Amino acid sequence: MNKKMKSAVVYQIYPKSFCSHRGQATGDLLGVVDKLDYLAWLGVDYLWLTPFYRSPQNDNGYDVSDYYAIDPAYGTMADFELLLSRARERGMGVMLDIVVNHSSTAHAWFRQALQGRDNPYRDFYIWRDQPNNWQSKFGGSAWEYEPVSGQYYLHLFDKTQADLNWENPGVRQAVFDMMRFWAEKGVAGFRLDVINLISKDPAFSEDDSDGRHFYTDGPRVHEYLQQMHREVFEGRELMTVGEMSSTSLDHCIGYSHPERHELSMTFSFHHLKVDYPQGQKWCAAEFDFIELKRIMSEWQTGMHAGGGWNALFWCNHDQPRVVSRFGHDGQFRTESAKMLASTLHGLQGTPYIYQGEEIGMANPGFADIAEYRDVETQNAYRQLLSEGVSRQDAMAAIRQKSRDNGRTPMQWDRSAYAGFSSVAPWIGLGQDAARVNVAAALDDPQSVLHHYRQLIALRKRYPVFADGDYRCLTPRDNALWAYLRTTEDERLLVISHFRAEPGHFTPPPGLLEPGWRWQLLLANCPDAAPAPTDMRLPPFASLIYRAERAPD
Ligand code: TEU
Repeated sequence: MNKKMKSAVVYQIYPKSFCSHRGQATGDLLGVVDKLDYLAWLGVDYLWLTPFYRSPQNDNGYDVSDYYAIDPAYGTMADFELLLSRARERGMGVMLDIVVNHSSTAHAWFRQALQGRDNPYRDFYIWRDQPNNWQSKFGGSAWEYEPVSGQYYLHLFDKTQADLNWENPGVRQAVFDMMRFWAEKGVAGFRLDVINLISKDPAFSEDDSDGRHFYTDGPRVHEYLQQMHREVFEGRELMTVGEMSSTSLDHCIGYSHPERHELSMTFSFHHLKVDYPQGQKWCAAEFDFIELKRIMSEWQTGMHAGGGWNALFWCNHDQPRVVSRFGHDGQFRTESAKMLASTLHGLQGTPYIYQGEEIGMANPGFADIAEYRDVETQNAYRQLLSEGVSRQDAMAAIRQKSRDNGRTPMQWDRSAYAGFSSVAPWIGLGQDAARVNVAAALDDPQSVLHHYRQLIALRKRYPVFADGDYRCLTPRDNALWAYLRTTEDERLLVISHFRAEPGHFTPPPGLLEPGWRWQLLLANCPDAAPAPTDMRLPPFASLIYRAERAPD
C-alpha cells in the first residue's frame, strides 16, 4: 500500500438498504449515485458495496448465481458504470465484494455439476459419499444430500451456498478471470468474503467442534492468495481486504504483509465476540470491556510488530449497531457514538464506516420474529425454541445480536420512509428515524456526522494516525481506554471513557515530559483542557490530543 492508501477511509454500503432511486422497497445502484455528493463531502476515499450480482437473494446477495451480471433489483451494468465514473470524478474508488468461497446452487456451474458425476463442472464443488460432522455457520449439518447422484455437497453457509473446490485449478482460473473482468472495468479494490475458508483439509476428518479446524486458514490458503495476487492484483493499484473468519494474528500478518504479495489488509472478528459468553452468540449479554481492550490492543501491537495491516471496524452488515452495543443508545447516544468513533479512528489501520454509523444509528429493537428477514436469525430462532429456550429469551437474544440490526434502511430525512424510498421498505425502519437522520445531522455542527468528518480529515493531515506505534495506558481500568500512538516526531493520545457515569483521567508518569508541544485535536465534551492533564471526564467523554517536538 502506498502512503495515500494508508491514510484512506472506506465507507461500506449495503445497497439493499441504502437508497432506492426508483422508489421501491429495496435500494439500488442509482440510489448510491444519488448520494455520492454526500459521501464525497464526508471525505471517504473508497466505497465498498456488498454484492449486487445476480442472485436468488437467499443470503441477500452472498449467494451469487452470475458473477458477471447485475441483479435486476439493483439496476443494470450501465448503472454500475455510471456509479464508477461519477465516484471517480469525486475522487472515490469503488470496491467490489467477491464471494468465492461458495456460489449459489442456482449458478450455471452448480447446475452443470448436477448433471452427473462425469460432468466437467462436478469437480467445481465438494462432494462426498458420506457427510462428516461439520456444521454450517447458519446452523445444521454443512452437508446436503443430492438424491440423483446419491452424494452430499459441502455448504459452510446456507444449503443454497455450495462451497467451491479451490483444489481444482479450473475453479481458480474461473475466479481470476472474473476478478480481472471487474478490474478492467475500473473498480478500485476488492473485499473478499470469508476468504480464509477456501482451502479445506482434503482428509475431511471429524472435528471436535464444528469443522473449523480443518478449513479455517487452511493448508493452501496463502498459496491461493499469492496466485490471485500474481494473476489479478499485480500491476494494478488495487486496495484488497480479506474477511477472515475465526483467524489468528500470525495468519493475518501473513495475509497482509506487503512482501508476501497476498492482500492489503484483513478483517478479524475476535473483538466483536466480547458479548458472546463462552463463545455463545445467541444469548443477551453485557460486553466485556477489559477483554475488548485486550483483544484490540493485542492486534494493534501484533500487526504493527509483524508488518501486517488491520482493517478497523465496529459495524458491518452482519453486526449490531455499535452505539447500542458498546455505547448508549438513549440519553448519551451522541456522546457515546462520537467516543466510539474517536476510539476506532485513532488506531493504526484502515477505518471502515458502515452506512448509518456516521449518524449514530441504533439497533431497531424489533419485538416480533416476523419483523426479521435474515436467514441466520430465522434459523437461530427455530433452533433456540427447539432447545427449549423461551420465546422471550430467544427474542431478547435476537434483538441484541441479529444481523438485521445493521440492515434497516439508511435514515436520510424525517419523511415517512426516512428518505430511503417512497414505499414501505423491505425491512422496518429504526424507531428513531425522525430524529436521527442525515438531514438533521448536516444541520447540526455538534452531530455525530460532523465528528466523523473531522476524524477522516485528521487522519489525512497527521501521519501519526497511519504510522504511529500503539501502547495501551489503561489495560485494567474498568471505564477508561487511553492509548498512545508514537512516531519519531509525533504523539497521539486518545482518551475514551466508556461509562454513563463521570470518570477521571490522570496522565501516566513520563507522558508530559518536556520537549513536546501538545494540542487538542478533537473532543466530544465542552471545556476540554488544551493539553492533557489531570481531568474529570463526563459520561462517554473522548478526547484526542497530539504532540509534536517543540523547537529547542
Ligand atoms: O460473513 C461471514 C461470516 O461468517 C460472518 O460474518 C457471519 O455472518 C456471522 O458470523 C454470523 O454470525 C460473510 C458475509 O459478510 C455475510 O453477510 C454472508 O452471509 C457470509 O459471509 C456468507 O457469504
